[in-house]
Amino acid sequence: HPTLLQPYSERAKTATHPLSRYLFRLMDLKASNLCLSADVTTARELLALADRVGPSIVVLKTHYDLISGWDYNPQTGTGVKLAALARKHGFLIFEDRKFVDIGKTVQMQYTAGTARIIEWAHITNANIDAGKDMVRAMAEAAANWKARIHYEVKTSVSVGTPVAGQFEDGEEQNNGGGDDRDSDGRKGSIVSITTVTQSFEPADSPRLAKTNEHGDELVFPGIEEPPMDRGLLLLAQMSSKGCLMTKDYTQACVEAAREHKDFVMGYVAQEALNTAPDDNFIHMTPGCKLPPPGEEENGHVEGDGLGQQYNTPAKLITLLGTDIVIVGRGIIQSADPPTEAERYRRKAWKAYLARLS
Ligand code: S5P
Repeated sequence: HPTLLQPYSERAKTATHPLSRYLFRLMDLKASNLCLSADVTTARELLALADRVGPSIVVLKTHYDLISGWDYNPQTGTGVKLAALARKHGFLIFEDRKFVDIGKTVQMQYTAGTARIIEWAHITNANIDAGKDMVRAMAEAAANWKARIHYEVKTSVSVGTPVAGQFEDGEEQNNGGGDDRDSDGRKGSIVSITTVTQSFEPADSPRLAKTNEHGDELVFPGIEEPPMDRGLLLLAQMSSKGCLMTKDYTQACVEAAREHKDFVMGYVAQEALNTAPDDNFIHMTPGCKLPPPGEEENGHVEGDGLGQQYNTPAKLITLLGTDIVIVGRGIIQSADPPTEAERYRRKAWKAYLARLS
């Protein structure tokens, strides 16, 4: 398939999803196709690890439900702190929630509840065993969230603080008396949602802060902030021994991805699944480990005794054509995670360059 031989910088131009376009550019910029699976046990360790390994990765994968001490505060909690680190180092946050339920339930799990995943995770994933309508349900939830974020931004800027010329369409703000609630009872004098852009985000919102408490710039140099779009990966194949996902199931994922190109970025899979001429989905692949430094590579590394199976970055990226390797214990359990992350980054990037040539 053409995407196997295309540089990420080229794929950045043709991917449908705005976040995929961003991610491909980020990969090119950081020379990294590494995702850290940050499966540590406490929020404190998670944040420390993200800060130390951030320079080597383009995606940080979380399982918020295995972290103790996760702070759910939507203004100051763990999600917000992760988002600030993501901005500082230039990586996207992927909550590996593997949603699987009826559409209505996943909408609520995705956007509400304790964790409010949609607020801090650029990317999440879903198992579509329950049927592909849930992908549409999640896409709808993400679109509504984005519209609401923009609405909140607009109202918080417009209420009582008229600033000339801030709206793209040149519309004047009208804060001069009158009813300042819209028909749904929300506060704010202007109700048009679509004309707002990200530049109106109030600087004092912690989720959108551009500097940390010490005044350091948090935007990774060389690239702007990611778009406010949310993305989904379909869990099309798994790394574990005896996985029950059939070829038909994987094919259903491919079809669902094509039907929701503006929300589905790609797959969690063990091999490349782009087959139609204009497919440009991104593949992220767990079950990745390197033999210890100095030992010879033969593509395969011993599993964990609990069903996990491992391949090397070279086998996954060069041979099987996936794009991003997801590494957990291979990095976390090493004596020096930042150094080990760099070793994985170099190997995985080399495997990508080998595929191109
Ligand atoms: O097929 C899969 C899909 C996923 S998302 N196999 C996996 O192992 N994962 C996740 O990747 C798993 O939940 C874990 O968070 C990570 C692999 O961790 P490691 O320590 O084995 O590298």
